Amino acid sequence: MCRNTTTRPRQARTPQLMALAALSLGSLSLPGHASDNRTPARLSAATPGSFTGDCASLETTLSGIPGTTITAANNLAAGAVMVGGRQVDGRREGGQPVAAHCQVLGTLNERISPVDGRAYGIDFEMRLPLQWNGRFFHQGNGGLDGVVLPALAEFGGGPITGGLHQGFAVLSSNGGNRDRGDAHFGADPQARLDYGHQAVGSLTPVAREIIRRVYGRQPDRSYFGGCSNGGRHALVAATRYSQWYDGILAGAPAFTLPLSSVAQLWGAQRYRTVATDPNNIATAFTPAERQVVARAILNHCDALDGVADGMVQDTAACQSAFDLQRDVPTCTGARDGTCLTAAQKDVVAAIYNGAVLPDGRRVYSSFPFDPGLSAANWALWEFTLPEARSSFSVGMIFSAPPQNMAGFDRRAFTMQPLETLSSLPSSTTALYPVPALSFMNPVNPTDMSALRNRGGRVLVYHGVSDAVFSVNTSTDWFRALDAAHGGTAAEFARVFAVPGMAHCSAGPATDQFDAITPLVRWVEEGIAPDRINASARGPGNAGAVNMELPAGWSPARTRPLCPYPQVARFVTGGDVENAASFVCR
Ligand SMILES: [Ca+2]
Repeated sequence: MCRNTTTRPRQARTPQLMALAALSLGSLSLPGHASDNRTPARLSAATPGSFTGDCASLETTLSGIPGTTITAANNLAAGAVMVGGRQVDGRREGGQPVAAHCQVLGTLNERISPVDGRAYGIDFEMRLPLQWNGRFFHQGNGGLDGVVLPALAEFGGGPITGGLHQGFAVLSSNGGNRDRGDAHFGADPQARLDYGHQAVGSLTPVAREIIRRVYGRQPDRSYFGGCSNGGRHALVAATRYSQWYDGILAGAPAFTLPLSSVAQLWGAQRYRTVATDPNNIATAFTPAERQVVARAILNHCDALDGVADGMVQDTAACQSAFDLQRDVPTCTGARDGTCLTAAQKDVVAAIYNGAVLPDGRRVYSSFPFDPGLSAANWALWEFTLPEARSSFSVGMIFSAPPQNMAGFDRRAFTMQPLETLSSLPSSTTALYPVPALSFMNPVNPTDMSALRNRGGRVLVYHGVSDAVFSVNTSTDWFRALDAAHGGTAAEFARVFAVPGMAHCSAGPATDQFDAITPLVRWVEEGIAPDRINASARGPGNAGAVNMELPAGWSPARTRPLCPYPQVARFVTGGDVENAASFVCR
């Protein structure tokens, strides 16, 4: 039997983790006592294969898979799809060509909902390289799913490689709904579950069968990756479908996504109290005012990593070194973009501290101060999407029963008391018997033993200035995972924070990196990633230029991303623009 009650570190008792623990107790899984001091198994490397038939024949080759209709099979020549480069007058210039592949389109479990009478199906595409690397990549998509994004398996900002480019057979799906990012599908109980995880569970055997028929064997190795909701899909797959996946790449994963959405609504309420235009809460905290705060953070935190370079690598130390109330000028007169009012400071401080119920329980998570709050993407998640999207997703997908769609008032819904909003993701009815917190979350996030014991590996990356899914949830998760696995979690799971980066990409950051190759080497060669090289995207970048880079940075600045809790620290005397001048420790 396993004992884990005596050594849990103090940090593990954050309200966020208590919420996760409570969640796991509500599931069928035993809570995380996963200690096993054996070195995790190591899987053998994939071997390449190829496909020599013509794409058009695949409609026949792939017929008769139960529940599945293949609707098209298209030949895409080398260079028909490019990675990186720039769009110029509707054409892509520069970048690297993706090799020749077949694009197969299909639908699984097509049906008419008995609840709302609309048509549902798990629509998907697979991109199957003629020269295959022997691997399967399941691409989890973001937001509310609802659309089949191209199966390219690209990550970070301005990608210059991706899974398809590297020869994976890549799968992408709509997650079981056709709402193109809207939340109407919340009316249908099955569509909720498909969005949560069942589309992944239903589609994976289909994809494996397609690969078997096309290449003559099932994939040697299988990977699941995505960012945001796609990162959530990846960690859910790691716990629910671990028998099928060897490597998990989770970008900005959403833990307790419905509660993150609730926290966004609460944040919008707070901002509204200091907005000068009640119909535009972005006026609560203007770009100039965010720059004031970013500069104050840099003044107190930039040099903690050994070099004042416009980046705060030591996020943990910064939370002690920077004090919003003390270090940001307080307006003595009218707001003029050089200061914050006392009321603004209270609002910003509360939002970084996270939504807290009157009894002191934190609904979701805190957020760390980092200079990336200057990013436009940060503002999108703080000011625009709470009312525009999260109100509807909480009301339609994460509440049981869903709100009445006719006349749904996003503003009024957003303004409800936090006690009311935070209770919705736990609600159930006879028609909606599974609460959102269950169908949306990994079964027991701190028990990855099934994946671990068969040789699986988990690589998480997360922007430190992610305004919707806090990087603190990823680092809190890692500490709890480490405690549950007897201090050995780094043997199979690592979290790479990306300082300055907003949600999945962008911000004053080195956000261009290839996380797939290090994950494959870890899974198949046993070489754990000690650092991941990342680049800024200044003028001339081969991917896409990041317009938010500070003027003083080299366009090609590189930095190592370091496995938590390590931090990239400058080695005195080195070239400030070069990752080689930094060590992870
Ligand atoms: Ca620095």
